[in-house]
Amino acid sequence: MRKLLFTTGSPFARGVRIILDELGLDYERQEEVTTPTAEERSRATPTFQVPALQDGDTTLWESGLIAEYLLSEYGRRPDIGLPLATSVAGSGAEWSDRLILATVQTLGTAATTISQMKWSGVAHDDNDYLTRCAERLPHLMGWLESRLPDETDGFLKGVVSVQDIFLTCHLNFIACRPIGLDAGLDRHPKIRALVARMEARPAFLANPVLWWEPGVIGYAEDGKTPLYKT
Ligand SMILES: N[C@@H](CCC(=O)N[C@@H](CS)C(=O)NCC(=O)O)C(=O)O
Repeated sequence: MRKLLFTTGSPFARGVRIILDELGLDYERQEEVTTPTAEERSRATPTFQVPALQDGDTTLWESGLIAEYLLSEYGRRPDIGLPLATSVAGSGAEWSDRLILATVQTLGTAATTISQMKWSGVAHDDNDYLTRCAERLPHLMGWLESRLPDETDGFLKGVVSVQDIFLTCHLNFIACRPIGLDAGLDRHPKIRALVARMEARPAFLANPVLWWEPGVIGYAEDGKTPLYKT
């Protein structure tokens, strides 16, 4: 059986969960709602990071690599409107498509670094490196906006791309976390339209953005309200 190790709040892991759903693949959810020790996490991956996927004899970490594996390994696309891409580079411009994915993931890394540092007690405007991470955001957004053809297409024509999915997950994360970041969606109409289209897909609705911060040990029956350790 396939198994995914993930934390509730990770936008990288949410992207992989959405891809698994888009492909109609079942998997065992190994969900962590508390922070494991380094030793515990190292049993799953030497990076200590999630998501990590186990599929038969294959164990992978790094969300972009997991996405690429799933797209190439599983060919069936359930009939749910615009289909999921069959590859991360599908437009005939391989390096340009891959550059978009790498840049989307850098945006996610900037946001999650700021978030994780905040929970370790360092706000981004109190730290030079984190300020630099925050300053990246408008530049990344402007560049990504310029890579979208119009307000109706995603990064790869005629399909839902891994790039579309991860960018939406990272921007949802920024919007839902009180980390003092604003991605400026109003100034980026093509990205805003992309995010709205992605959010309406069943796989996104089935994997909502959940709140997490240290001390959260689970969620109320509504599936959204965090429960804190007392
Ligand atoms: N490049 C990694 C980034 C994943 C990542 O940053 N995961 C975070 C959660 S959002 C994590 O596991 N952080 C724990 C740590 O860095 O120790 C990927 O794409 O999978």
